[in-house]
Amino acid sequence: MSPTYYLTTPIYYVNDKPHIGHAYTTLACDVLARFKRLDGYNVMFLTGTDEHGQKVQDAAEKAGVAPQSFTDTVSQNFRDLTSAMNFSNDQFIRTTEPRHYESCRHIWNMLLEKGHIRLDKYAGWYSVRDEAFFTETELVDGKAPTGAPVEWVEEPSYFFALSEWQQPLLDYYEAHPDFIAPAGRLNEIRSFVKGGLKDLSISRTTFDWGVPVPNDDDHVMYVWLDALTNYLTALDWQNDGADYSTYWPCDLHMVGKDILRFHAVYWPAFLMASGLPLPKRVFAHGWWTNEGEKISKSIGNVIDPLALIDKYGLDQTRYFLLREVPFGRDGDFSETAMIARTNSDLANDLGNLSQRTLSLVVKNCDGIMPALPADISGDDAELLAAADGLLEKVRAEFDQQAFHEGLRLIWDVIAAANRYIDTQAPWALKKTDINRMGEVLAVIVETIRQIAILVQPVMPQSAAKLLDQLMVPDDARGFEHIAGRARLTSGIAIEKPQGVFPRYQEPEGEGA
Ligand code: ME8
Repeated sequence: MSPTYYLTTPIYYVNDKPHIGHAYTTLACDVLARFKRLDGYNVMFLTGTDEHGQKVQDAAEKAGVAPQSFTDTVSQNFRDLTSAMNFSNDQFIRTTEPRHYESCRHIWNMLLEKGHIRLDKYAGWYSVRDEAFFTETELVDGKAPTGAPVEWVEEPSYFFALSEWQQPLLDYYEAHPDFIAPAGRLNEIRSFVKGGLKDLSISRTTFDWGVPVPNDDDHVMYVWLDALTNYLTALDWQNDGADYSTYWPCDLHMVGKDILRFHAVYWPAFLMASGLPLPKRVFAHGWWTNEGEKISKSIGNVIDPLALIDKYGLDQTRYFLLREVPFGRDGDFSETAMIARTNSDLANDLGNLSQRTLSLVVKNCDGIMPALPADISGDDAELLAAADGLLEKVRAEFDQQAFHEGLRLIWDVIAAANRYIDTQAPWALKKTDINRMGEVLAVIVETIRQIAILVQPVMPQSAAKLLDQLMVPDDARGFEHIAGRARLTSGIAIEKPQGVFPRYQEPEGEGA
């Protein structure tokens, strides 16, 4: 039986259109999901939309539409983004689905039966933008720490006994040092929990766009209890579904740093209290800014992923987002950096290497794939060993969500292949040693074959084009066909190659 891998994105609020930040989180998961599938895993990759709560209700009111039809429209925008970005999610969950209501009621009843919920009264601050409660002492200049406005709320509320989970949570972090990543974030969470946990309000009465609390229709569940439970709903946990036993506990919850606390404190506490196993890892990535500025609707500098795809290409955008910024850190989007990656890493380093090599095979070998030397030694051995060694190294980086490092390692080998072609100068060998020319070309093609297989998760369409040009059959594109476990097939005919990575040219008049 194949090993399993369950990974999730946050479910996004449907108060607004998707932007680059949402695309980024799901992209990282998509790359990992594709990587794991190619590496022989049975993957469940979940994304979706978070459709309840005051923020969404307010947005619907502002648009003058009933919440359900408002969420139908906005949720569809997120679904459209998954196809535009070529995401391979296995499910797209919406919290307004009946199965999710059932699941929320189920977790509520479990918590209630086990004595972790009591009815009381909440009096304190609430930030609608963060959908979070704050104490007086947490406020900064009368606002939430995120800068969001807060309002005073006083209402009857059910509480979850979060305070009881302080020590169990600290013990869990201690016993599972990989649970929260990157390491700096673990420290933040640990000191937050050490600072003391107060019981958490988990229901609201002043609006009604949410899952009704079982046996108390005056209350709807707090949107975060509702939202986090989606990770179980998708596995049909509420019905003891087969997917639950196959995929839970979750291997990775990928989130932005803004919502780590909900995933690394509240969620594990809810699960422990319900007697359910905890996810293996929560990774909080950094925040994108635009040309140095915070991305915000009021500044008007929101980056639309569809516009990037239009301008630079889909795979170029996917590559840039994961290569440019060390995953986990904050990153800045700039057109200059985007163009540099497109033209230098893709068009020059990988695109030209492949185009030049295959053109030589077509021109100088009558389009018949040459064979590797019978005895591989010297520079040939060095380059092939570097290519063969990549999978293990890239896997280790991707398992730590260090996508930028994995890509850097691949581009190191591309650079080595470019040096090799320049040193070996196969074009000059045509007249002096045609046999050696074939061997040199075969060594490069074999390197490109391995690289094209390895970059499939990041650039699925472009990698497929490269592999088509190399005549690699569909069933020979998994990771079991690299790392020295298989070699390129010689003697087959290839066609005149078409460039896979076009250079980005600034439109006339706009300057570079
Ligand atoms: O928080 N840079 O939904 P949300 C990087 N519904 N990532 C960004 C970003 C930026 N500038 N802006 C947004 C919610 N993101 C809840 C989640 S989960 C059970 C419920 C990404 O629509 C990042 O992943 O506000 C962040 O955590 C998420 O969008 C917040 O999405």
